[in-house]
Amino acid sequence: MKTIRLTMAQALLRYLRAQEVEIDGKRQPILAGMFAIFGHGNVAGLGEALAAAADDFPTYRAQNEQSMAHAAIAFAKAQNRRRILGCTTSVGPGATNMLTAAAVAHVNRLPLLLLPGDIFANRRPDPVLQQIESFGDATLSANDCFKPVSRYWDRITRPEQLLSSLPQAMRVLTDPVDCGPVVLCLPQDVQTEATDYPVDFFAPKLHHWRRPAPDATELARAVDLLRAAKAPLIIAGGGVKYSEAGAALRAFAEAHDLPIAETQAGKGVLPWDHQLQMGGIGVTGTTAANDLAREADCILAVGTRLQDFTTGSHALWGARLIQLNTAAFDAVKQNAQPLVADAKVGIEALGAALKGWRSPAAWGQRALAGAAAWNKIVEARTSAAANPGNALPSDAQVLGAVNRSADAQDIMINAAGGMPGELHKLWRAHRPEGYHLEYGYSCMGYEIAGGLGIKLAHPDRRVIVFVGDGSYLMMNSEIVSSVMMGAKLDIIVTDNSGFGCINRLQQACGGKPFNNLFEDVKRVRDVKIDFAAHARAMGALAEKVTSIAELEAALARAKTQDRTSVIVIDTDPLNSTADGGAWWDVPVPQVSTRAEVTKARAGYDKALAGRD
Ligand SMILES: Cc1ncc(C[n+]2csc(CCOP(=O)(O)OP(=O)(O)O)c2C)c(N)n1
Ligand SMILES: [Mg+2]
Repeated sequence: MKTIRLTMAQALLRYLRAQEVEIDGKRQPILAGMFAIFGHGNVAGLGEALAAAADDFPTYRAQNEQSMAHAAIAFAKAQNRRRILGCTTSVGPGATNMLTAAAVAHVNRLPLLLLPGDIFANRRPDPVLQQIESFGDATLSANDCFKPVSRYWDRITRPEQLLSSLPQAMRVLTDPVDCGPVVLCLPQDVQTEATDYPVDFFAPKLHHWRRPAPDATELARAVDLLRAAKAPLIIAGGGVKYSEAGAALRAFAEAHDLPIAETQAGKGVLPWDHQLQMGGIGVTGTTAANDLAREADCILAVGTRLQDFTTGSHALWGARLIQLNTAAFDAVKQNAQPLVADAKVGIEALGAALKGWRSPAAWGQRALAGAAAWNKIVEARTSAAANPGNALPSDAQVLGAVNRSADAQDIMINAAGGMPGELHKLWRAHRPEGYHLEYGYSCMGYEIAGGLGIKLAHPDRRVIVFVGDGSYLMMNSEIVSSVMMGAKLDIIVTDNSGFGCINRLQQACGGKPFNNLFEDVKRVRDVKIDFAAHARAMGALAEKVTSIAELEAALARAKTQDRTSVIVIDTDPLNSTADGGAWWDVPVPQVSTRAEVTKARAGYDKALAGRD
């Protein structure tokens, strides 16, 4: 057997670089590059291997391990999971900084390759700097924290272990069901140790995303349910995008006259103005979609995890549910008729079996009328002229201005705060990849970092980042990376001086405004943050605007820039879109000295009782 002598780190990189996928008929490496923040634990081992490869393999220095992993997640999502960026860190804090990002990828079923350094396998210098030292278990390191948020976790304590571990890592990164974070913990001594690896191990390997076909019995049962339906509705989730099943779903819906509602992850599967488009479903959904869900007798959910924002905490619909999902785990949720299959193959199979069948015409009319009424609400809420007399524009008005300035191929990203709800209800998406919402973990801090990842995936597209002041303060420093890398972002900071959506939720639960908006926090002096100056200090272009008209002009200027541009606008913290929506289960205290809480609890009890 022909062998080659390499360090574990060199072998790891060589193997990963040989893994390929076919996109649009073109073979491409799955690993598009590496984000790295060096420290002890990776600089001498993997750092040496990356430096040696630097001529034809990009290593990017980020500013924070969590945000670089967010960028890697967004990159993978923007590529429908087909390509990834790796993330390498030092031991200890560098590693655990990525925990939150691992959870984001785990929730969202997105491929993420984390390569944290680890403490010495030989334990000679124990305890090393940043070693946590478990008193009772000598095998534990800080990296064990990743176990609940990994789909595959390994610690490479001998160089030869790569031979069995790496194929498993690639299995998980390219498996439609298991897809999620892979964490390979790399003890810093082992990274530098050499062994003789078989040359064949590094031969280019073309991966294929499996598309399982439905089981005949499950398919027949689903077909029977749909054929009997008088009021059927489709819910499209993120799985439709990852399976690249959008065109198949659209053809299916058109052939059978089936209205489509979209989850946050599924939004954009149909263009906003398609006649079967009902818009967002659930807690942040439209009246068009939610009314149909309430009236439906059969719901075909495709590629969705059915989280509580989609189901209105299980209270939105009573319809018979068919769950078409590649994961049996999801397909059996909510007592559904499971249809375990790839979304595209499953939809095509349903279409073939239902040939000639159409949903009742009256149901289609009902759907059309609901969508038309909702579109009027969107116009009203997002218009520059909405909220006359208000000192500050609403988030919805900012959204409207940005939406009007966006071209069909632009990509919008957001994750947390009040904006996700507004976007789900009001944003007019033209294409599936144009609407990028991280609403599985809704992780503050994902927005700007994620924008960077999207821009790396689609350098020719305009990337628009919505970020609240709270999220910006939590994580903004990848602005530096975006400027340095020439990965231009258009960032819109909606500054309502605090955690606007949580302040509103607090009051909806009877609470007094407390500890969310800056005006309600314990303090000795007021701080009004100059976000534009802050962004400028990191190398971005930045300006503050004070009206929707000024915002429109600033957006037009930003569009033509070749450098990350930040536009800051103050918005009204209390103004959010009340139309649409569905119940969300947020428990209210059973006893309180505050009358408002008691009243809110009574409302909560009533909602709970009416749920079934
Ligand atoms: C990392 C993280 N911490 C806390 C939360 C809970 N949370 C959700 S939205 C929010 C406030 C967001 O404030 P901002 O970004 O200013 O948006 P706004 O609600 O004001 O629009 C908080 C604290 C979260 N989603 N993520
Ligand atoms: Mg805010």
